[in-house]
Amino acid sequence: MNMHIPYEHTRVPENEQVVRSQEFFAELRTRRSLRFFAQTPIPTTVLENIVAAAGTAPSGANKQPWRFVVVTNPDLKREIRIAAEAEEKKSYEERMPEEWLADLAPLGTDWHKEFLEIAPALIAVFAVNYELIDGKQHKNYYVKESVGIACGFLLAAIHRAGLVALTHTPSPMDFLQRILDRPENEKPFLLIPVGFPAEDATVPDITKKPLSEISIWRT
Ligand code: IYR
Repeated sequence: MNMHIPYEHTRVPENEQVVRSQEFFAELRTRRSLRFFAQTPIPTTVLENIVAAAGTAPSGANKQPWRFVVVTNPDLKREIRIAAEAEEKKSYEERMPEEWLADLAPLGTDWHKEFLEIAPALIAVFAVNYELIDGKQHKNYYVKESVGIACGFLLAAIHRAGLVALTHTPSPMDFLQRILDRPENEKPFLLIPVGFPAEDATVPDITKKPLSEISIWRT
C-alpha cells in the first residue's frame, strides 16, 4: 500500500546554502568529547528536545529501533558507575591488547569513570533488535546503522544545546540492561553522559583528518 503525501520543501538560495553549510560545519567542528563535567543540572525540556531530535533519525523500514533511557537519579548513576568501573578495570588490566592501550594513550583514559556520577544526566542508548507484539517477535532492520545515525543526531543536538557529552562504551555493558530494567530485546549500544563542562575541563590534543583525506571525488 503506497501512502505517500506531498513533501514540503523551502528552497534555499545558493549563496545562503554556502553560508549555512559553512556555519553548520563550523559549529560541529567545535564539538569535543568531554570527560570532565560540572554537576549543574540540565533543564528537563532541553533533555526532552535532545532525545526527540535523535528520534527523527532515519531507520530501516522506519522501525525506529532505539530506546533512550535518561538517567538523572543519583543512586542509579552511582550503580552504573560501579558496574562500569568493574568491567573497565578488567578491560584495562587484563582484556585490552597492548596495541589498543597504546592507541588510547593520547586520550589519557583509564578505568576510573567518575563522570558517570558527576554528569547530571546519562543517556543510555539501547538498540531494539526485535519488537515483541502480542508475544510475537517482529524483526527490526539495519539496527546498528539506524541506532548509530540516531546517536549522531543526539550528539549534534547536545552540542547545539550548548552541552557536552562523551560517547562512552564500557565493555561488556549488559549491566545496563539489568540496572535499567530493560527487556531482553533491548541491547545496550552507547552510554552518553551529558552536561556542562567542568571549569577546569581539558581535552586531548587531537585533530580531525582534513577533507582531502576523508573524501574521494569522482567527477
Ligand atoms: N571503553 C573504554 C576504552 C576506550 C576505548 C576506545 I576505542 C576509546 O576511544 C576510548 C576508551 C573506556 O571507555 O575507557
